[in-house]
Amino acid sequence: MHKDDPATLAPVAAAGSAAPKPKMDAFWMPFTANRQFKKAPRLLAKAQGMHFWTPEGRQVLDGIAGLWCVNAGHARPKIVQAIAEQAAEMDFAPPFNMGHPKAFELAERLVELTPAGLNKVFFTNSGSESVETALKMAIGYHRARGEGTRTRLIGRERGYHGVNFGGISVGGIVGNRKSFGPLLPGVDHIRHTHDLSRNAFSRGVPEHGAELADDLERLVALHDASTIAAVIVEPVAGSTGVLLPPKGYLQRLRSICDKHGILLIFDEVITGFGRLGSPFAAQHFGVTPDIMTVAKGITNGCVPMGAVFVKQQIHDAFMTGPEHLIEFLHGYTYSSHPLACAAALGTLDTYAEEGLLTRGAAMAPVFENALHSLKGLPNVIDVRNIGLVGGIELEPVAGQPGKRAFDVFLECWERGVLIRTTGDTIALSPPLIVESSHIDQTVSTIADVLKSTG
Ligand code: PXG
Ligand code: PLP
Repeated sequence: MHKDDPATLAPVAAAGSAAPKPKMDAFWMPFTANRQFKKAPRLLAKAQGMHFWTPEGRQVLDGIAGLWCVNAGHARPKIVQAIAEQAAEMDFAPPFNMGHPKAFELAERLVELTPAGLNKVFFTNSGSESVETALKMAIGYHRARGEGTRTRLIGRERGYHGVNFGGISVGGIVGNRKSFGPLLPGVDHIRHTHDLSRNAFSRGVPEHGAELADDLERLVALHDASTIAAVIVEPVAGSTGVLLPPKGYLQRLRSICDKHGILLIFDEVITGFGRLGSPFAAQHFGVTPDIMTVAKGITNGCVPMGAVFVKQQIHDAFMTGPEHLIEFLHGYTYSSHPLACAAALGTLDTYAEEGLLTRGAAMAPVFENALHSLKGLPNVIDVRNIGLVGGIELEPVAGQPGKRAFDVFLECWERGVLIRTTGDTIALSPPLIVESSHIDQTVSTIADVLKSTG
């Protein structure tokens, strides 16, 4: 049991007493089946360590680090204190033409953790904003160095890069794209790497599929490299169901990009900050992108923040022209917000003190063995894992995609474990402070539910 996770905690409301249900008409909830939710709400009122509590005081194990973000667990004292002190000291400082010390301190601390070469950082407020920023940097970079024809952006099928127009354009999730018109022009996609016929039940990265990186050569042949600015991929795709890169795939993508002068962007919004057992997936796989987007774990999910890391040469390409003029016409009101910077500094301290950015590597074998014990249970068609990310793919109910997994989610919630589902895949991503007992509870709950509903 983690030290900040007391076995019992005063319930939020006395057990059994009816907590008042808030009025639910006005709030249009994000990525939620609103009508279903409001008929049978699932409310959270308190969080500490590995757990949430409902307003009635029922304890729920957090199997997904909130939403892939609370990597150090909930309510960590250093982070709580840093936010409180900063709010009292200076609530806001304009980020354009002004600065505050913690933003610079945070930037220096962050680039000590990133892969060598990624030594400049631009702050945003979310993963979606990081992606938009990265795409604009890529196009702007080529233009600044006299290759203004390089405007095309390449994403990958089944990729998730947030919900803004650039992100859904390079993204590859049909449901997130189809309702919103023509999206960005000049975007194309390489194929995804998910292949159950060859790779089902792989432990760690799958053997087969490195050659799928060659799909980029097909797009180069079609469009010509001189029109392509960048390729963006998640090193491990999270949102579409935990899709791992085949052995050698990312290396091959890197070398094709190098051959053609195309920038490689890694979207590490989920994989960043220790999820795979290294600070970043780039280090785990030994492949360094030119641009790297992060969010979520940068502040342990406590205050919204994102960031984009770039290589020196990309930054420097913008640093031309008269010195009084703005070099990159981009930024958000809340870029490097003081509360976010304070939270991030408290987060980095917590990660460092507890070795959390590499703890995933030590816990990965325990997690892997537990997950793969689900093989053979009703409707389980694949189990995938890397670091502290797991995917359990279920056979869909005929004609009702997503229903089987969503029903498992609802039943696990009733039994006190919060999981996440996407399509018919269960995704697990526990806080990096997770102990074997939490893994056992999560996996045995899922197993019981699969047996009882299978
Ligand atoms: N890129 C990647 C790779 C992500 O995973 C984003 C961008 C967007 O970040 P923001 O902060 O704008 O949400 C993400 C976010 C899920 C799930 O259940 C995943 C995300 C967000 C919400 C749900 O898989 N990832
Ligand atoms: N819309 C309007 C009318 C604004 O004035 C601004 C910022 O000043 C924005 C949108 C962008 O907001 P943000 O900087 O928080 O992304």
